[in-house]
Amino acid sequence: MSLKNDNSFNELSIEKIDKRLDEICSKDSEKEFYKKLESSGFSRRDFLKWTSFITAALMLPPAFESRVARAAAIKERVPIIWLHMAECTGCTESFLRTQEPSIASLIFDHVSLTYHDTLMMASGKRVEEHLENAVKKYEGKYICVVEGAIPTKDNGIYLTIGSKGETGLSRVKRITAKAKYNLAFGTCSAFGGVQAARPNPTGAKGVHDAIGIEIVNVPGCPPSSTNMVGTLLHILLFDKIPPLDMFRRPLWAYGSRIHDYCERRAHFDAGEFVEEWGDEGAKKGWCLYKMGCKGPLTYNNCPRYRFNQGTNWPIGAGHGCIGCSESDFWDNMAPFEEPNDKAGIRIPGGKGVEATSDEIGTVAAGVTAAAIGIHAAGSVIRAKSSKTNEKESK
Ligand code: FSX
Ligand code: SF4
Ligand code: F3S
Repeated sequence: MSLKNDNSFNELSIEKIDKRLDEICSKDSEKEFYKKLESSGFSRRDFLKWTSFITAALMLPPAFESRVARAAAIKERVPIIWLHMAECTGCTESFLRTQEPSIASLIFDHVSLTYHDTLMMASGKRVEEHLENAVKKYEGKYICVVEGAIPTKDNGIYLTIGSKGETGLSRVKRITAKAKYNLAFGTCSAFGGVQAARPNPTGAKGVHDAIGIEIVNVPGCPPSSTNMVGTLLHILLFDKIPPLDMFRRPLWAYGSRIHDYCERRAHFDAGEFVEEWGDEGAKKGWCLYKMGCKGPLTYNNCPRYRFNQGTNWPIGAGHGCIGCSESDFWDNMAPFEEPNDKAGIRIPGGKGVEATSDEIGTVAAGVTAAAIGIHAAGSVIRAKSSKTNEKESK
C-alpha cells in the first residue's frame, strides 16, 4: 500500500478522478443508491446537504461535492473485508446506527461489504469459505478494515477464530497482506485500546504494533461515522490514503485538538470551571477541565461534527473528554474524573491552538511535557518556552 501523503489536486487530477469515477461507478449503482436513500426516508436534498458537509469535513473544495456524491454511490469493484478482533463491536455500531440509520451508514451498507464477521447472516464453515474465496478473488484490490486489538502473547493464542482455531494474529497478518489498503477502525485496532490496558494479560496491540504493517488509523472508542466514512470516501475518490499525522491518523479528522474547537473554550479562557458534578457551573455549561477533561491532550474533530448525526458529543452531554482517540488512553488519561493536576496529568502549553499532534502528540502517548498553568481566578496558558518545558519533563 502506498503511504504517499499528497492531497494536492489541480484540474488534471480532477480529470483523473472523474475518469476513475466513470470507470468504477456505474449508472445502475447510482440509481440503486438513490432508491436506497429514498426508501430510508432521505430526499436528494438531504443527500446534497450531507455531501457538502462531508466534503467540507474532508477539507476539499466545493468542486468536489458532486464527486463525493458519486463516490458514495460506488458499489462494484471496491470490496471491503472487515475483520473483528478483540473489542466490543461499538465501531460497527457507530457507523451502522442500526436504530436510526444515517446517510453515512447507508453508504457502508451500499459499498460491497464483501465480508463482515458481525453483519453476515451465514455462520460456520460457509463463512470461512466465503472469506477465503473473497481474498482469492479480490487479491490486491480489496480494502481490509480491522476492528479490535490483536492479542499477541503466546503466539496470539488468546484470540482464536473459526473452526480451525486460527489466531487473530495469523488472520490479520494473512488478510492485510493481500489488501490494497488497510484501515484500522477504532482505538483498539489502532493502538490496542481497552484490551491493551495494564496489565494487558493477552499482550494486546494495535495492528501496526502487532504486525508492523502500514495502516491508516481511524481511532476513537468508537470513532464517529464521519471519520470512518470520510476516510473511506477519500480513498475511493483519490485512490490513495489521506495525509496522516505521526500516529497514522488522517489529518482532516485528527489535525486539531478537542480543546481548540470546544464550545466551552470561552469558559476555560475566562476561568469558569465546573468544580463539582451538578453545581451551578455544570448547569451553565462551564469548562470541565477541573473535572478531568482531556480535551487539551486529544486530537479529534468531535466538537465540530459530533456523533449520532450531529446530535451531541461527550462534552456537550456534560462529561469531560476521556481522550479516547489517543494511544493508551485507558492508562495515560485515567483517572478520568479527577482534576488533571491532582491526577498527575500535565497538559502541554505554550503552543496554543497552533499545536499539532506531530509537535506535542507524544505527550498523549505518555511522555510528560510542559505544564499548563491555571490562575486562581482566570486561566491562561503559560507560554513557557519548549526548552523549559523539556527540562521540566525530565
Ligand atoms: Fe474498540 Fe471497536 Fe472501543 Fe469498542 O469494536 S474502539 S472497544 S467502542 O468498538 O474496537
Ligand atoms: Fe472544553 Fe475540556 Fe478544553 Fe474545557 S478543558 S474547553 S471542557 S476541551
Ligand atoms: Fe472521545 Fe474525547 Fe471525542 S472522549 S469521542 S475524543 S470528545
